[in-house]
Amino acid sequence: MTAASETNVHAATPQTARQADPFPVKGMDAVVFAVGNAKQAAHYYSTAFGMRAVAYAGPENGSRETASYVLESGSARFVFTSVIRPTTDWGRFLADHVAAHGDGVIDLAIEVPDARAAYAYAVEHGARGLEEPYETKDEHGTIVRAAIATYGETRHTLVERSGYDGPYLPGYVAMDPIVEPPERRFFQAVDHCVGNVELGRMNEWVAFYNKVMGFTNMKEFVGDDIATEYSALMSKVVADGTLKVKFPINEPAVAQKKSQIDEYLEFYGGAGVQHIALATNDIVSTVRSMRAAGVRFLDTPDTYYDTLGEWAGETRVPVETLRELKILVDRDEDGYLLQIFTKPVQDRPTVFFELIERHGSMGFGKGNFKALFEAIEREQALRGNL
Ligand code: TYF
Ligand code: FE
Repeated sequence: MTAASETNVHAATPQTARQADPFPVKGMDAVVFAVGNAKQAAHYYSTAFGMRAVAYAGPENGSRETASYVLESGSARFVFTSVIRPTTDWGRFLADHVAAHGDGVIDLAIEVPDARAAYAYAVEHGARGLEEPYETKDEHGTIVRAAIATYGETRHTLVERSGYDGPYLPGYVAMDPIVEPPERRFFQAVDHCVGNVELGRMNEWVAFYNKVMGFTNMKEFVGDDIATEYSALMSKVVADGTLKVKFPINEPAVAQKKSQIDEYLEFYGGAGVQHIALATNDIVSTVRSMRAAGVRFLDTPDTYYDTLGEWAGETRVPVETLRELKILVDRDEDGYLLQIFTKPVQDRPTVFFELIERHGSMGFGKGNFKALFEAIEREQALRGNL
């Protein structure tokens, strides 16, 4: 599977990776969603995903055009924005985005140590600039931001926080949690963010991240062979030198069946973010809590668990618990991971989430692609899209 041209990111020591890093990043800053009703989205992610609402911007504090809610779980930060009444290009962009794509991700914001340097490097290396570097400040400090375009209508805002100690950004005020957050948070970080792009364009977008952000290719990918056999998609993963920001990119494969990626592209109206993976250190308790709160997960047939012991070996969680909750296991030379996928979280078959508990493995669950893609295809068939 591993072609000689693929860079093995494990080989670079953190030291040399940092010194040589042309585009240093601190991690994901936020996943920003444009939605039809941010007030209700904030409620759903509070009750069903156990997140804590921490900041708000809306008409009550000077934002007449949009309402935005900021929710956190550990270092994971989601922002939900909706339009109240569009009066500027930004308001019209958001309204058009929701009309065209439904609820979706508009921004995978990345925290960087120097937003001006990051923007300059990106644009020099071929990125389309959307916002030149600009400063905003309040009593909590100063934030520098800039934005570049990526696939579809998605963007990367580059956020320099340099000691800013407000609840999110200037313009936002602290808010109380919507419901009492759970005693134990459901997840503590964004593990990776996956994009779906049009047929034949995966390599272009991988090259974009290689050039524009100096990201390198991780060894895990789905090539032609697996694609046409059962997955109906091709996939490659790019990551920054420290592996804090990981972006798999999928494209549809030309297979007998309509690809799940084609279904996404058709219903989203083009390229965009497909799933956000959330890192948890107790997937069993998180899945129990989320199921109890009404979150629906993809089903896994019992036969998966009948043979699990033969190849997955011992894991922290007994097979019977994995079977009960439909949690998947994958193992590679570095260790293992436990993962599970929600069904789409809006009426369109577009954005969904993954929960992932890593024990050494830095992969993405390649061993589960067959079981997972069959589960997705069962759902596709129920929607009449296969
Ligand atoms: O991020 C990944 O690569 C894994 C596998 O439609 C995956 O989570 C890839 C495509 C897909 C669902 C999961
Ligand atoms: Fe994933």
